Amino acid sequence: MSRLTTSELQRLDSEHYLHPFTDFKQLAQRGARVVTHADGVWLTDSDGNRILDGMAGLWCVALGYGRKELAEAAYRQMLDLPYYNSFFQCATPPAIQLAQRLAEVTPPQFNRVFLTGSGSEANDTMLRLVRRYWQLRGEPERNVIIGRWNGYHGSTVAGASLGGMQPMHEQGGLPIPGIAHINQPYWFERGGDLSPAEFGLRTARELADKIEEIGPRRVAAFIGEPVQGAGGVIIPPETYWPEIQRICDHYGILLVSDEVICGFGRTGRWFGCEHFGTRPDLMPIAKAMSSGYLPIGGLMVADRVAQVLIAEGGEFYHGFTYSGHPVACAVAVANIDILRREKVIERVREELAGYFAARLRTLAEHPLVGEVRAVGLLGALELVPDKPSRRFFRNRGEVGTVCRDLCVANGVVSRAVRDTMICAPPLVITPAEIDELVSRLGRALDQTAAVIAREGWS
Ligand code: PXG
Repeated sequence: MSRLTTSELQRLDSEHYLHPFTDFKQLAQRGARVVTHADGVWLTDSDGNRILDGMAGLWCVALGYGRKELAEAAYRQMLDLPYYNSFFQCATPPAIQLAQRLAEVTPPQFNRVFLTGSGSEANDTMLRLVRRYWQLRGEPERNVIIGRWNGYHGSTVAGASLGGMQPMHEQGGLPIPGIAHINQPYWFERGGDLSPAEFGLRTARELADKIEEIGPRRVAAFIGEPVQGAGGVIIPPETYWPEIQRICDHYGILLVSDEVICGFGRTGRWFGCEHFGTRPDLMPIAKAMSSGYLPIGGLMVADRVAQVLIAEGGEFYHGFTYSGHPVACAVAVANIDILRREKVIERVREELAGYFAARLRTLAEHPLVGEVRAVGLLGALELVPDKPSRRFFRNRGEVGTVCRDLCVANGVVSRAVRDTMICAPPLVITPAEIDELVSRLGRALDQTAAVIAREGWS
């Protein structure tokens, strides 16, 4: 395949391949960027360009590209046992070992996992397991799960329903029944004259209002990402999560911390809930669990939930052919072992997070940048026409798209969420590579400003 030219690959791609989250018509006109190789934090495309991957693939390649130990773990497991399932009282050694490793690295209340093939499947599992839990507790009317507008919990029917992406809802008659949404803690957009601390409290209290509106005996759980990723790296004010935890405790509802992006070190802690000090009952996980080398996800289930499911017995009619896939599990075990052995997460917390935030903040001086946010190795830049007013460009999304394309032209991948530029590089990035990431972003910002001036956008 690698001998095909870029234009041959693009032609075959547009004739045969429907991409996820893609305008098919536009892609056919422009042609896909084809990535052929990668090493460390660097991608190589089919024209030989080297691009710094500021998004760790899709927030997943924690250990960077080209880790031989992960490839070897997969190869060895493929020879020993490429597939067997965990249905009907079976198991495989890698699935058991992974479950044990996960119990060790997650907060103490978690000792059990339900394995899936992705983060979306983890959230589907969560929805079904939460409803079963309340049935077993004798409160079947407790079936409503509250999420947040602009949250992202996957693209399956349940995942997209739990998420609050309105364009996704509109395309598919979603959300499904029994799901409600409250506002997100996005101070830059919605904070007005409130301080971030006041705004954090006020937004969290919308959860209590929603519970009262639905009826406290009908609400099963609240789900949120510690930091909203796909929604634009929305880092909540410090007051937000403690108040959410207090409200969940007060009403006795389950707290679900969707750790698909924040899990396995992204914030500088193993899990985002540890950064914000919450005590979740359930944690969907995926992505950096295997550094994205093979697809895998899972749902961590806290003891107080698991004990009910186990003590009451009865079959949970749920599972996937690839739940606990032995090769994916072997890679996830090797990935977790490397994260621990090389102290990758400690290094993010103690060395890289501060440096990354400081370097990114240098871009706050840029005339286009209204706010810089950073936590761990998650960063965001708000591009605005008029800094003091925190007003967005009239045609939201236009400037972000231009900037994203200019980032790639300058050899760095950064994702645009509307006009918010976000980055989440591999956790193994070096300080010198952070310098490179920020200087390339800076060049793309200058060129974006020139386009805005030329087009007269405001
Ligand atoms: N929860 C969260 C918090 C996520 O970010 C999922 C669940 C679903 O995981 P799967 O493995 O089913 O995709 C996600 C996925 C983006 C982007 O461009 C984000 C995700 C996926 C694809 C693209 O920001 N997040």
